[in-house]
Amino acid sequence: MSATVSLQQLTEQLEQLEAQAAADIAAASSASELEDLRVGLLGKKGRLSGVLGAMGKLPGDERPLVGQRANVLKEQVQGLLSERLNAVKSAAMAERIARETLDVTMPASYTPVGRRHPLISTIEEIVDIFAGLGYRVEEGPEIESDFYNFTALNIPPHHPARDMQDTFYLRDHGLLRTHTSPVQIRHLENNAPPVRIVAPGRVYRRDAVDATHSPVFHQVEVLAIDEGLDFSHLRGTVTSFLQQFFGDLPVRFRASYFPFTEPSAEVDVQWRGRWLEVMGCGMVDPAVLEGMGIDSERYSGFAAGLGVERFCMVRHGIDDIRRLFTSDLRFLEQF
Ligand code: 2NL
Repeated sequence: MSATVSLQQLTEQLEQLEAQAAADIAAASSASELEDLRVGLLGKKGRLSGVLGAMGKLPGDERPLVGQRANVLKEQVQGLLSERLNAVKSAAMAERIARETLDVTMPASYTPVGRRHPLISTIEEIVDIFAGLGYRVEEGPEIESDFYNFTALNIPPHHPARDMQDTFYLRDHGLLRTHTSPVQIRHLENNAPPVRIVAPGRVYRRDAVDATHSPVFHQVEVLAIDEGLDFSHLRGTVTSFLQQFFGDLPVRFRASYFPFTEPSAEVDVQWRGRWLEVMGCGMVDPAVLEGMGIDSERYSGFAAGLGVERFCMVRHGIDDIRRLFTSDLRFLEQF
């Protein structure tokens, strides 16, 4: 039959169990190891259950001694397990915190952000307004011939605008365009009316540099050719454009003269209480239309030219045109 057990044997087993459990728990380094130990020690088929099973073979008066001892042991082991579990968890957390530490004192990476030059954004703004009025954008070369820059625009051979003082002539032939009108002449060579275009771009004149003059500057020219266009269309278009750009300001037209328009006008806006001259315009001279093979009895047109630097300076309160060409980032970063 079954072997007999003595009180002493079971007591020794419990002592061994206690010593072994304490050592194993102290050596455990993870929650899952501790869970395995708990099951092995205190679970249904664990070592403590084994001892308690054997207890039934003791004489009745000895059983409570073992039972009490076992209960104390069980509580001790549970205490050790939960203490060790806490230690293991906080060690894991400390290790994770150390690993995931973010050094908020590290310098941020420098990612400079570029921006549009104020002249470019002014051109875009002007062009966008005309796009809204149904105009298309045309561009062309900065090196031009005498024909496209002058002759086709009804500027006769001895007109002062052709003077060496105004135009940069290139060594052999050609010149730097003095306005973007040649872009429009080129467009008329290849396109029959109706025409509605804007020509933005860089232009050149032999001017001495000062606060309001630069030998390189930018223009936007506007051209509309259709049947039945008259000065009221010019006036309405220019006024609408200026009020979209500057806000709802007073606009006035003054009679003027350009070789390529008749009649011609200069346009002023009342800006902060003062009249500022902002652009020139007029009805395209019939001689210009005829020169392009357009029947001036059937078609008429209007044109306008504006200086981008002027618009940009008025808009941003810039007092010296040279600021727009010296590429000083401390200045440019304001826009
Ligand atoms: C100004 C004046 C103007 C034009 C430009 C033009 C173009 C063609 C035909 C006729 Cl193709 N005219 N352009 C007309 C009137 C004035 O510019 O003071 N610009 C800064």
